[in-house]
Amino acid sequence: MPSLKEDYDRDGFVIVPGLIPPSLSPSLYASSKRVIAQTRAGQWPHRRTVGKQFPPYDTAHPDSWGVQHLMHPDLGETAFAKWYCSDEVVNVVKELLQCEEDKLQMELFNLLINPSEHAFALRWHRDDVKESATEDEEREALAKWHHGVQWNTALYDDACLFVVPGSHVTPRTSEQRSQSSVLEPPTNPLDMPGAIRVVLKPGESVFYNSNILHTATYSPHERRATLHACMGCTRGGNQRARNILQHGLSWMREDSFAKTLNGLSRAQAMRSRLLEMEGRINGELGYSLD
Ligand SMILES: O=C(O)CCC(=O)C(=O)O
Repeated sequence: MPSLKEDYDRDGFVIVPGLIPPSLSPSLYASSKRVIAQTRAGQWPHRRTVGKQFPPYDTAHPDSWGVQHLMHPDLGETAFAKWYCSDEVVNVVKELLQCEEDKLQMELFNLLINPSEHAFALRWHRDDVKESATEDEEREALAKWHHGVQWNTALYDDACLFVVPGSHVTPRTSEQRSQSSVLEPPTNPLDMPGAIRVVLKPGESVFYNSNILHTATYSPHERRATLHACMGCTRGGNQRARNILQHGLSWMREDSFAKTLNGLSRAQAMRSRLLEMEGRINGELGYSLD
């Protein structure tokens, strides 16, 4: 039987069931409903705005496709941090990254939701490699992207994400390059050579290398509430800094955030490692994608 890690290393993604423990499930669903309602009511400013694919997100559009910063102290929803640093999640991350407990780094935790009224789609992208990268630049960037993992955990049925298996280690073919260089979302994501749709049942998670070639489509008619997070291993040094810090994590420095992690010693240690990385950065990092 191939291990999770073998599948993940080969394909760039792997689906894992059952990572929401029954003890946390009711509060995760309830917290998610509350933060979605707040975001749609315009009461939570940190959101992914329809029409804007990558950070910095703006406020130009009233509709949202994501709720940012679920662990932010102003949301007061402690279930999110409890789950983020739960054994269920962390054991998978440790295996996929081959990362020891004392090197885990806290990163992003957001919620992907269906827009209320407007269909939206992302263009094909890798999270930290620009579409204009040459083949050599792409090869070099992919070769070092081993120190973090991203995942989507579906609270409801979710078929929004499309990936090209294996593309986390392979530069784009000329056809893939031409389809991912257009700054418009694809009409049909399955026109991309090698693309597959990732279909998740409630409670299933897809762990993926965020530099896999991927896209997603969002319909206002299909409910989506999918936990979307990433975690790093400090062995990567500052490699992940731009991709992570571009989302604006200064609130993680605040005592008010530290207080919400009382009793969660693993999360506290992971937060410290993120702040150590942030402290090593001098100057502007800019954004991963334009
Ligand atoms: O909606 C998704 O599942 C993917 C989101 C995505 O591609 C991203 O955040 O870069």
